[in-house]
Amino acid sequence: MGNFTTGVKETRFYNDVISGLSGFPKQLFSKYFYDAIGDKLFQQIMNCDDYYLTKCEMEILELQTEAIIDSISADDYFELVELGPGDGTKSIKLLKELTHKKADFTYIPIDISHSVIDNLEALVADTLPEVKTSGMNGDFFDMLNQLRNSNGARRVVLCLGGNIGNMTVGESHAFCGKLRQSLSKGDKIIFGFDLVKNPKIIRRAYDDSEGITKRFNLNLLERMNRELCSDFDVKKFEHYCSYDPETGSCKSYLVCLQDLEVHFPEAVIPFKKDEYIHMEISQKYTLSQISDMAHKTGFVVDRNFFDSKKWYVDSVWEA
Ligand code: AVI
Repeated sequence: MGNFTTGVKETRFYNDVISGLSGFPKQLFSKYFYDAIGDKLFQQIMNCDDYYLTKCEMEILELQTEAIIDSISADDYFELVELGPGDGTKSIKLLKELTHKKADFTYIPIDISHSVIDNLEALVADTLPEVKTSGMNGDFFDMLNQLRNSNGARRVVLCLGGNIGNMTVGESHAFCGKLRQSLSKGDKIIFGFDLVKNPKIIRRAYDDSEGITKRFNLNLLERMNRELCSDFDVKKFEHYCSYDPETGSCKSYLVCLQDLEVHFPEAVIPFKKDEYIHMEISQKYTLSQISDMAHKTGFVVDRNFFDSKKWYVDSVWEA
């Protein structure tokens, strides 16, 4: 084990995990869900019956593409910057319609993962060879600032999939404020927000009947075993999800079923029976909270596009 563990302790992942599990309450960053197995499980979540977010957003992008494109004023050259594009299934619909309309733009997906960008560039080159694509690897804000300094083109930013929900309300205000500083007046942003609705529907989406979300959460324990040489016994942890209609916060936890110790290279983490690890927040919003956030962070809401059930909104903001 000695050689195998060499280097693990120096990684950002190890340090985040040890500090997250040493505090109270114990917590892990949900960005670490997404290793190769987590990516596949997330694909399954998006396709499962109980998880409605992706279907709602696809419906919006399929049925209202023309109106969305009108709302971003695609007549002159612009850069279409996508933050956290995933596999591109959603944005490809917009790209197709923009190409059809002969819009002059460059598609710039930004992601921290090399493989996300490489796969997406290959997909766009294959399916829409006429689209100019220039993927960027790294931190969203570093990349946006780099773009601003390079050519001053107008930008339309896509932040789809409800990813903003994985921040607390305070964090998302800070994120939007920082985003505004990286943009220029007249730039636009399309944000996908999951809206408040019947609490049972929300809870079902994060505790699906097929147990995929449970496996998605437990995979992070297995990922730590694989990559950080820890010895979590995943059978001793149970997935639990809560939704509070008063705050709109949906939270996922892993609850420990008995007193135990988990060993890491150079750290031992004790767990008490019923102690939990906070795994993820998926914040839900009302329309007035969305426009309040836009105003407080220097944007105006141009238009909102809803799915037919009004469960989800793609909100177009102007800087
Ligand atoms: C990526 N993000 C928007 C998903 C969500 O709905 O919060 C992640 C997810 N976690 C469990 N299911 C889906």
